[in-house]
Amino acid sequence: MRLSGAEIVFECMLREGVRHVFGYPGGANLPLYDTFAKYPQIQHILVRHEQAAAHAADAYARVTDDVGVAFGTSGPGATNLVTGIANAWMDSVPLVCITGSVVTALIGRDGFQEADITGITIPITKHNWLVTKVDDIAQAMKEAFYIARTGRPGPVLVDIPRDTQQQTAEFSYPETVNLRGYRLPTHVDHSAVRRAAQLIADAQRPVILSGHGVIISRAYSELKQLAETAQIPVITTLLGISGFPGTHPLYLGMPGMHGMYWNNIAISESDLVIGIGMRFDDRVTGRLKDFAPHAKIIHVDIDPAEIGKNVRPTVALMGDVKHVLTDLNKEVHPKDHPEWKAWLERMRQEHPSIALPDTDKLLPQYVVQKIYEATGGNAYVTTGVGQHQMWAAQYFWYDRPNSFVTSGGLGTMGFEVPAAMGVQVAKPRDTVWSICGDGGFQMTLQELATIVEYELPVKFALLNNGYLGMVRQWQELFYKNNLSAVKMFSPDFVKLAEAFGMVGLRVTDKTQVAGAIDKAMSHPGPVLIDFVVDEAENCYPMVPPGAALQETIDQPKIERPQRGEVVTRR
Ligand SMILES: Cc1ncc(C[n+]2csc(CCOP(=O)(O)OP(=O)(O)O)c2C)c(N)n1
Ligand SMILES: [Mg+2]
Repeated sequence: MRLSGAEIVFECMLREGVRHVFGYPGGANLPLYDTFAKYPQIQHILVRHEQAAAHAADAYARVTDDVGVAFGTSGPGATNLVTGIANAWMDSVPLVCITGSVVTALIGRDGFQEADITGITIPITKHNWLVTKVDDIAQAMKEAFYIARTGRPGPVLVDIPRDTQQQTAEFSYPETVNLRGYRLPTHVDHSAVRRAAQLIADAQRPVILSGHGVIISRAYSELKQLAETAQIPVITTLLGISGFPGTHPLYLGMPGMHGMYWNNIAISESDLVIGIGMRFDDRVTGRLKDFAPHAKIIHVDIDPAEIGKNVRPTVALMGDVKHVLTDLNKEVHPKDHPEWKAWLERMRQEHPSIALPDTDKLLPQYVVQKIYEATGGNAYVTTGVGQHQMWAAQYFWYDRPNSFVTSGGLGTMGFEVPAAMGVQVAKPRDTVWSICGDGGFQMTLQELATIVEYELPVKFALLNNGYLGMVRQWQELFYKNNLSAVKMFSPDFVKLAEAFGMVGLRVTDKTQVAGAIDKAMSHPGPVLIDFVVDEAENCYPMVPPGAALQETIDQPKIERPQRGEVVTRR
């Protein structure tokens, strides 16, 4: 079969099961766009900015078993993808970005719209290719999808000059890939599994720290079996949320910088921390040298580079979480830790870290609670980055596996809108709530046009505090309340929604919250609710940056002047 380079790209995508491409055209990828009409099996979603294409494809990949695909043209199209690629890199999301490059004769000559995108993305891709021969496209595509989805997943980028997309070649899709130096774990070390099982049998105060790896490997039932068999309380990292049922009696919530006080103290008192598919990120561990001072550590991870990077494990179990836990579960015997569990329960009672004050004010956390109540947890939630992200993690109970989609590692403001778009494309019949910050929303709100055009019924809850809230919180606490560049003017969000052709609602009073949420849910199309929340609210508990988990601020008494008055929190 003799095909153009562009057609070869599409034949490869078909064979890889691609059904949606998020992208944006330009001079250097026009042959690819010229080919869409021949492949109606693949739907193109025309975003309004390439960053959104990468974020949407990233979120799409998170909630499906598919790889996300994003297209961009050369130069600015490609560089606009960079934040999205870095986001997928930090959160281990399989993403294939396909960029058009300037024609081969112009490469390296600073031709119009040339950017060395393979050079630029080396540190944030698992691998990338500049394919200058049409005969090499199929091989590169096969490898790209293989590398993106196998092992620890991640983004890759294939850059194809425009003339290479137009040349023709005989097409056959490689059956296998053979990549020197790219090795995947093939088996789990059984002696390590037995040692880990022994540590679990010996432990008096164990905790599981469950991360994104549990979700990526879809190891929900294996994790549940381990936790229930040995009665081990489960703490999930931010990205681990929804890997274990949020209302399970063994579930303790999130640890770390804005984690529950009881969790941070539990980790500090624990004698065995079982880190599963997580990487002991600084937002989880606090000051490393004081992390879990009394605990032995079992670390399960597929990426050898993670073992011992931050925390030296007593036993390392390398491999896919699902395989490792399947093997481990065979060796773990029923056990209970009634005293430990009772102690944890007492901590929870004595430090109800997320109890809301009884107030008539419209608190942002209250909005999240009400969305949880209205959906019964049966929804996907995406967020941006900041206080609203932490409240979305703290006040919503994610029973549904893999239903919380957030930017963890990179902490990318602006993720909330395109991520919701990607999830809704992947899950057209499910409810998708995008919990937004007023700052982050304004970074990618142009995608409301895409959302309306493709009739995606996303519900937006804008927690509008008039501030870059999380940064203001840091300035209040760590920069002597010197508020600098954090108060933010915003447009009339209701009018804005209407300008895009969607329903806009405004809520300024606590009593209106539930009604507005119901109205949004019963409307068949996209809705934006501008929740004008209490602008002074801060996010607690909090471990100050650089502090240890033991130093969690649980019940703050913070005073800060505002509009001439003194506001006392809690
Ligand atoms: C792209 C990007 N720029 C800057 C930051 C730093 N940052 C982290 S949280 C935050 C404030 C976010 O404000 P908003 O979206 O309104 O959320 P809020 O904290 O008020 O809920 C900022 C500026 C970031 N995370 N991402
Ligand atoms: Mg804000």
